[in-house]
Amino acid sequence: MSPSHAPQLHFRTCNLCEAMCGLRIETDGSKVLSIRGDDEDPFSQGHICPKAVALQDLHEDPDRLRHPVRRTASGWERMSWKDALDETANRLHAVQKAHGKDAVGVYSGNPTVHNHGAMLLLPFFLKALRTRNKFSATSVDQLPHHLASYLMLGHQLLIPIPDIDRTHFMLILGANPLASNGSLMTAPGVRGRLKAIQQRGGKVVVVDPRKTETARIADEHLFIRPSTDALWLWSLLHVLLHEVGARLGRLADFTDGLAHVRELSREFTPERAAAHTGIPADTTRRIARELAAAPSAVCYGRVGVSTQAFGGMCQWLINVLNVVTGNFDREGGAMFTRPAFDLVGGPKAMRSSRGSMGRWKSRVRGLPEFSGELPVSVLGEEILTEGEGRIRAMVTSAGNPVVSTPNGRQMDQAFASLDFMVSIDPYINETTRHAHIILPPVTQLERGHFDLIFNTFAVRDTVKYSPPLFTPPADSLHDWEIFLELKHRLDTLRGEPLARGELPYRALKALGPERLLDVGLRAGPYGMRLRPFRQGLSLASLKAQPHGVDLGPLKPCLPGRLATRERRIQLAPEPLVEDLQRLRSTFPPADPAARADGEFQLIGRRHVRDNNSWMHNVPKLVSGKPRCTLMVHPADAQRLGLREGDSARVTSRVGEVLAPVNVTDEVMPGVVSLPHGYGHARSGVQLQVAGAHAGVSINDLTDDQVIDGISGNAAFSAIQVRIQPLESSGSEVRPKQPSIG
Ligand SMILES: Nc1nc2c(c(=O)[nH]1)N[C@H]1C(S)=C(S)[C@@H](COP(=O)(O)OP(=O)(O)OC[C@H]3O[C@@H](n4cnc5c(=O)[nH]c(N)nc54)[C@H](O)[C@@H]3O)O[C@H]1N2
Ligand SMILES: Nc1nc2c(c(=O)[nH]1)N[C@H]1C(S)=C(S)[C@@H](COP(=O)(O)OP(=O)(O)OC[C@H]3O[C@@H](n4cnc5c(=O)[nH]c(N)nc54)[C@H](O)[C@@H]3O)O[C@H]1N2
Ligand code: SF4
Ligand SMILES: [Mo]
Repeated sequence: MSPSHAPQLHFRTCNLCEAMCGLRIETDGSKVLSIRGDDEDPFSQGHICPKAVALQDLHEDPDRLRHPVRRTASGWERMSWKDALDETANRLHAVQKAHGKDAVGVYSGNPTVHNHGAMLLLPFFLKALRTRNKFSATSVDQLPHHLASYLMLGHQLLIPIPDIDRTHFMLILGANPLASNGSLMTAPGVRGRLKAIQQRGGKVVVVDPRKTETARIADEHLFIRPSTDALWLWSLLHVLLHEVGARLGRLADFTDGLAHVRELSREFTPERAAAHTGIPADTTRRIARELAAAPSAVCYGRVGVSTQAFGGMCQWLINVLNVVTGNFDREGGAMFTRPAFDLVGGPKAMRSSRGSMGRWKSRVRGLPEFSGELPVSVLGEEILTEGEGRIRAMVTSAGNPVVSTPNGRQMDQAFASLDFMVSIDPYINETTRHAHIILPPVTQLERGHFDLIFNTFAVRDTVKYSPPLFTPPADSLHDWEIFLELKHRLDTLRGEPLARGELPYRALKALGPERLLDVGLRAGPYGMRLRPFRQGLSLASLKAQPHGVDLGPLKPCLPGRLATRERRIQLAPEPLVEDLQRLRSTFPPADPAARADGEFQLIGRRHVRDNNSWMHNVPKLVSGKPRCTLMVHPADAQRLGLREGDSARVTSRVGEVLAPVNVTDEVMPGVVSLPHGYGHARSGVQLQVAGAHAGVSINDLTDDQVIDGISGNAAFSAIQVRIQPLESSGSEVRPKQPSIG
């Protein structure tokens, strides 16, 4: 090492959200000097958001665990890695031996998909656990997209991505990319990309119960009553299929079910939908005609239409809409990526599973698995309900289900009742405080990065490898190493020989994620295997191009990339069609009943400086006005006697919270909004900064029993709540008489 540290320059992809922004990071020895956007990144071209600089804060955070810990009566106690791994494996094994393999449950959270090492090695650990009680953040998020892709296109990861850079009309439902930076639409600098649609004479329309940051820059914003989107989408289809006429183009040769969908849409007139959605019938007709007439158009729907009672149906219908307007697999429409590490069409060993459905059911509520996982909405009851097959031990990894899944207080209670719990996580937070042992991995800056997942969901094909900035301390493990060590111990304890074709521990350890990555890149569509020597991609060739490589805009790829049996698009898959009965009974042709006074529909929201539940410990991200407020429409506020800053009690079937009120016409009358990811004031949480900005958890109100009937995904939108004003006197808080208005 040179005695005088010359500042070093690193280029890297930010892995905090889906946008994959290129970063330019200056370091001096072990210190980060600056984090900026990398102007030479071919995809993000210098764009970053305020969270990027938090990579440094996360790395330096004094609250971050640097070694494994064990919970004892007198507090957390440091453990050696060997003891921590041995004890974890022994206790998991003991529970399974005594109560069966399903007695261990496992939950993996969102940062897993931002971590290629974890992604590549987690399956080996899951296999060693041999449990059917697998859960993840998928079922509080994008499960409906997977379901629709699986049933319509044959592969859960063959997800249509809006071709935002070439479209002339973008219809956005339930997404706020100006806050989230885009989701299932990796598009760094999304504001500029939306503006560019307008600059080329196109139009952006946002459909959302809240006039969001994205709605503000759109050409048109339509308020929609929460959780009524499926009905509205049917009414658009009604107009397109009965009044305008379908235009499938070349897709007609390999698409089944158009006549069926046309027939199904007959009953859903814009007039019938209007009574429930609040969107006037003539507006619906106009939007449908504009969609059909645009040179190219795309309908895109995200979390707001996935995490609702008709999430699966919404994602189905969005695909149908893009097909029947001739915008599927076409420039400016909904397209598919061809990533360098191809999880959909790559060689078999590198490919991800197509998906599966209903191979087993959850014990208590009987909800079906999807692709090997059960919906996390059943996790609490699977732990708390007595009987054979009960979950008695849990592994959580890179997840915070107490704050991020419905009925968080029940999850608290469930985790507190476990015989054993281990969390793989750098923090002692709302979830991991229940663990008996916490295994903290290295930080984002101490590991290499490759976007396995978000290259699959990007609006352009690009590829980049980011080497680690810092060498991790000797006594530390990567997520993937923790998985591998636990797998090895479990296999050894069980004493069964490896299954045929299964790579042994030593081989996996020697390979590590980087070598697996190299194999995947070489075997992929731009890989060395297929291209002339030295021209194709490998890990080494990527390392030589630190800003990343542009692989070009998305290209039409159907029917070749379809994974359905006959390589045909299924417009009317039976399970989705059957779900229509539920829609009909939820939204009968008659006008909806009036809402009871004081009853509201709760929706969530995101802010650009939040990242789900886990970055409120970064001072610069939580500074400024408190953000965990309850948005209430002025007319509702007046009726309830609520003023800006007052405290309100929000009550749902499962719980209640007190939150400061923000009176704003951003939300529709009858709708209130709280952000998710807050609620850090639980005993034992060791997050100093977050604790001072604790807020309340919206998921103490959301309901584990309210789900999308077809996918089992949590339905966060349109939770029924009551609002009661509070008057504070000293430290005491008591209900205030509502003023009659
Ligand atoms: N009401 C409501 N609830 C929601 C949502 C909503 O819109 N409304 N959104 C949902 C969505 S889309 C999602 S994806 C989920 C997220 O749900 P989760 O994934 O359960 O929660 P996160 O808040 O992302 O928690 C991430 C955890 O990973 C840890 N962590 C961070 N980096 C690493 C790492 O590199 N390795 C390891 N091992 N751990 C790490 C953090 O400390 C934290 O404990 O929340 C969902 N919950
Ligand atoms: N800053 C920041 N960025 C993030 C995250 C974060 O927590 N913070 N989380 C990341 C994750 S894990 C994900 S999955 C993505 C999510 O990315 P997005 O899908 O863009 O997420 P949101 O910003 O929550 O936008 C959802 C929108 O749906 C609206 N909505 C709610 N209910 C309904 C409804 O019934 N119908 C309609 N039409 N709209 C409705 C809400 O008002 C909100 O504007 O963001 C990612 N990026
Ligand atoms: S938008 Fe996402 S990827 Fe880009 S800098 Fe912000 S957090 Fe990182
Ligand atoms: Mo998410």
